[in-house]
Amino acid sequence: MRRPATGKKRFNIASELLDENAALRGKKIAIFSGKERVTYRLVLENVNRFANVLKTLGVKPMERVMVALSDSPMFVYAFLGSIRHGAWPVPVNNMLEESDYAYLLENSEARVLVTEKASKAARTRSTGFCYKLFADDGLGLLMYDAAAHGETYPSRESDIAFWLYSTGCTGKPKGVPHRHIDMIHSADNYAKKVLRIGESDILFSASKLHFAYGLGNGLYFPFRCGASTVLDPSAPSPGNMLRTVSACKPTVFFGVPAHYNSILKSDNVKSAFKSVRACISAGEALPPGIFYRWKEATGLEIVDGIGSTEALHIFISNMPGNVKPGTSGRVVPGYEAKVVDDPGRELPPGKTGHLVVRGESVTKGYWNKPEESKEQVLPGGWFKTGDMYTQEDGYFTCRGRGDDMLMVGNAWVSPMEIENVLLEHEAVHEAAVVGCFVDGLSEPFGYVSLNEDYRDRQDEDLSRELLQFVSKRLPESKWLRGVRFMDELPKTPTGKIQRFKLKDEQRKEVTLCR
Ligand code: 3UK
Repeated sequence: MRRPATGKKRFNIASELLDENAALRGKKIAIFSGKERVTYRLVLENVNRFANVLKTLGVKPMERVMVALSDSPMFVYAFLGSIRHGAWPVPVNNMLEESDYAYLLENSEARVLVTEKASKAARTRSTGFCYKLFADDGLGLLMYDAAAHGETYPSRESDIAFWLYSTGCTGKPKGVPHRHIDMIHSADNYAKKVLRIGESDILFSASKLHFAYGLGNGLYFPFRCGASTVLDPSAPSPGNMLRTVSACKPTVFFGVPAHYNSILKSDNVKSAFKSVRACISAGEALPPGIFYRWKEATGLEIVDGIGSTEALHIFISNMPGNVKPGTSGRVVPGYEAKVVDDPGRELPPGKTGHLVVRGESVTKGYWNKPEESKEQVLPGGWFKTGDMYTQEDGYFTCRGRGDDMLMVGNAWVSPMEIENVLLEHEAVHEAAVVGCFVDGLSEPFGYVSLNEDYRDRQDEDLSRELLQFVSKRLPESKWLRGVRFMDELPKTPTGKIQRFKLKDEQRKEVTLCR
């Protein structure tokens, strides 16, 4: 049993992640980034320098430091340096639009923005008073002048340490505060007990540090385990990912299903991945087809697990060496999860319902949003994920987001079940299924992008073939009403298919084929 946090002892997660590493393995390379190699000692010094820059600027504890940077050593200095100073870093995507930054800066009342000079974030005018620090112009000099040592802010385990913004498909992003101890909880339970990450590992995450998934994979997992991280500022195109894997030889690779699917279209994947011992997928359910094709191409299994910004990281996962394809796996040690009905009663095995989760790293509520907090963080600390799941023999299977499920006749139909069948067809690269309304009744409708060899076959014949392909494999309630070809399916920056956009598209459809 964990001892409850006393809340008395001083605890600063930046010191926790760095001081011991610098003392025990100061000369070890902590960060590989392009041609740059940064030792643990240098990371500690630069984190202190960043903290001292904040001190010089008069930034106070709990003030927000927005970090809109690509994956780079400076991201680490800004994130951990803010925490060391007692300020709250707020990592956000560095590829957003000015209007997004205007909202985020105002919502967080950020006192400091760390970004690059030519970024859209840099151009954004904030209503509040906000220093702008440019990683590529000026910040380096400020840090050069700052001392490489300094005091650590005397926080406690349960104090807030940083925020993330929930990426929510619709509506405005919400600030998700996390505490100093939350990172320890995720790292010790998931990274150590499930993935068995140790000192000799080199971690590379194709998902970026501003995403809750990437932040663990690329920053506090390796630092908590005394391992190394590969930070790649470039976009996760198949070429860039393969180049980085070949050059830096990571032992653990993290991505979302779309990363694996895109790499699978390249050559020489097996030889590029020969240093890798574990491949992890999250962000969306991993279609079994991708699991099997990856295994065939590389000999490696992909370990799927579900996490969320609110829970900080993965709380249900398969185990390396014991993967059940098509499921999210079992509850990670240190967490509890169950499937409940609308009023919140636990459902028996095999029944589909709402997935709720509880555990130390789950946020206590959104920043300044009491209504939404009450809706999603239930009494007893259970967080309502918004996902529909079934549980059997301790294995949890995703059926789709609550608002993506289709009511056909009187029964719920999982869009994913139909998507997974479409993905088995050799022409299909990506697939998403949404409901379409015909005479007031909902029926499944498919959107697909095609593999390169089939791009010039976007015709009636192929759509009829795909409808038949589904009809032969699934009961009638799951047959597709029609299918539409797209060059690419709409996705969030974190790699989730935006089904709500397809639903809007669907409402515009006039002619339905069958
Ligand atoms: C969906 C999955 C099925 C699911 C994340 C830390 O994705 C992460 O955080 P977000 O807040 O989104 C959470 C939502 O994404 N999802 C994530 N993983 C899976 N659905 N199978 C999965 N394996 O709807 C969840 O509610 O952006 C954050 C660490 C890992 C993460 N995936």
